[in-house]
Amino acid sequence: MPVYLAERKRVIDEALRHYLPPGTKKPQALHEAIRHSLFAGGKRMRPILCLAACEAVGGDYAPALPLACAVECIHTYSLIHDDLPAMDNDDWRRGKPTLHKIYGEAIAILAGDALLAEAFAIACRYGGGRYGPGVVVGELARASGSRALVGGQVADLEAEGREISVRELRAIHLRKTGALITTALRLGAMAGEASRESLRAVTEFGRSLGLAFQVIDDILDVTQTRETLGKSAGKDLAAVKATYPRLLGLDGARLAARRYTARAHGALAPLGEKGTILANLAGHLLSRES
Ligand code: GRG
Repeated sequence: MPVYLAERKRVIDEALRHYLPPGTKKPQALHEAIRHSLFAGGKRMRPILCLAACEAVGGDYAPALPLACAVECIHTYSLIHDDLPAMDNDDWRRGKPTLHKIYGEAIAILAGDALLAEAFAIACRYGGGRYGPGVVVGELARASGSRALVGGQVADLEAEGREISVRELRAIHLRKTGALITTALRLGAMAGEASRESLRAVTEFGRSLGLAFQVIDDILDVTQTRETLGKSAGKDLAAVKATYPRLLGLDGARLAARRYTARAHGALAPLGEKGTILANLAGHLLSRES
């Protein structure tokens, strides 16, 4: 798995360098800021899942590459904006100062805006096949918009400081974290010309994996120190945010992560042997919490 992940990350990084303007392009501060965030050490999990889904339904991953990169640009924009003082107010991400700490708030907001727009320019490089560019790019737009990523973020902000149920927390996670993960997988499967049955299987896999991913992230927030994670609290998030460990305890959250991962594995049955790579990726993500 480590060799596979490193190789896919290399392919994705090379494509991102190619698709996006160089750091020397004017306005230089903006392009430097974009590159700084994009190459700040992210795991590239969403684009790796996108390429793997393409292969899992039978194809070579190449047609999925622009879609994988578009998803990573949207993910990066969402992290930049999430770190801003108006949102989570974080000074650190991935062990480095957050973008607004280095370039100032205005450039950080605008770098996020530009990444969102560039994502769609990159996605439009997808040539189409059984699923046309309109279908694929439209799906990416919905996953990024008020019904999914942005809507989930707003629901998360609105839930701060009040008691919420596990059911409500799950609904927030499905939009805030799950939608982009599911879409990364679905776009990869579409680029691989998936049958309806395979696309349904990949979608089910994505929903459960997205939930598992968020629960594991919440567990890691508790079990690793914020310093180790490279996060600092502009405010004490643990005190205001509902998380699985807070609602279910650490053991309950671990059980939930295992259950969601098992459900994700179960969803892959229609893909047969070809689904193994997705199953291994889900297993790898779960292994992060232990
Ligand atoms: C600002 C529109 C908008 C949305 C923000 C992404 C997000 C929504 C908030 C970030 C906070 C958070 C804990 C989100 C859950 C998703 C998550 C665990 C993101 C981190 O993803 P990784 O671990 O990040 O894939 P890397 O650093 O590897 O890229």
